[in-house]
Amino acid sequence: MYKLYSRAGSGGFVAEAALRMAGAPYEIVPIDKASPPSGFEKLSPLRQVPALTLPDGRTITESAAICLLLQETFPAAGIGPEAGSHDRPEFLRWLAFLSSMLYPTMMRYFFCERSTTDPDGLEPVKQAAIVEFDRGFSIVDHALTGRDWLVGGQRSIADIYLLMLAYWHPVADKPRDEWTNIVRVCEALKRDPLVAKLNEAHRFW
Ligand SMILES: N[C@@H](CCC(=O)N[C@@H](CS)C(=O)NCC(=O)O)C(=O)O
Repeated sequence: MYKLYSRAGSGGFVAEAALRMAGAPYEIVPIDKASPPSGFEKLSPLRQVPALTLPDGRTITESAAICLLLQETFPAAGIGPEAGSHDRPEFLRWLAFLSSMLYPTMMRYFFCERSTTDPDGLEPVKQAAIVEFDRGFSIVDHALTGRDWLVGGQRSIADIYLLMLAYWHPVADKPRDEWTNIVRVCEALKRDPLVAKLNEAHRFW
């Protein structure tokens, strides 16, 4: 049994999507942002979600690592292309781009006080975060031109990761107005029963 530390609307969304794609048994442990339970830092030193306790009792953090591990553990589940396959390099590339370029940019916006010691600097940090986030989004949107999915010819966890990030954009209408390829992928995913079911708890739309 896997145990996923998560909360609605968080990066736990993509980890839970991978668990569901895998068909793996799991339980959710809800973590309150303002007051994570004492001892949580032993599992997740930054006190962040998602964190995943594996069936052998070890716990890992980092959304991309969780997705990759589940893909490797359940290679036939459609989470992503198998190691060594033709589409694997693109899969790794996009998962890394989404988790290491776009995700931190969003966190810089929502936790802006961590990026400046200047009490007047919060708004500039937020504005700069949006500019950087938009730069990353434009790159992804361009890459999706003429394609149904980010990687190869089928949906992977990378597309679901992208959907999650799109719903975090603080200017709600911006993805719809500016990144038509991303919106097209998101709309297709929203019709996917697995994604729609997840949204009942996460309430992105
Ligand atoms: N690099 C981590 C980032 C995780 C992260 O920032 N999680 C957010 C929720 S979406 C969080 O728990 N933030 C609480 C905090 O940083 O105090 C990952 O990819 O999983």
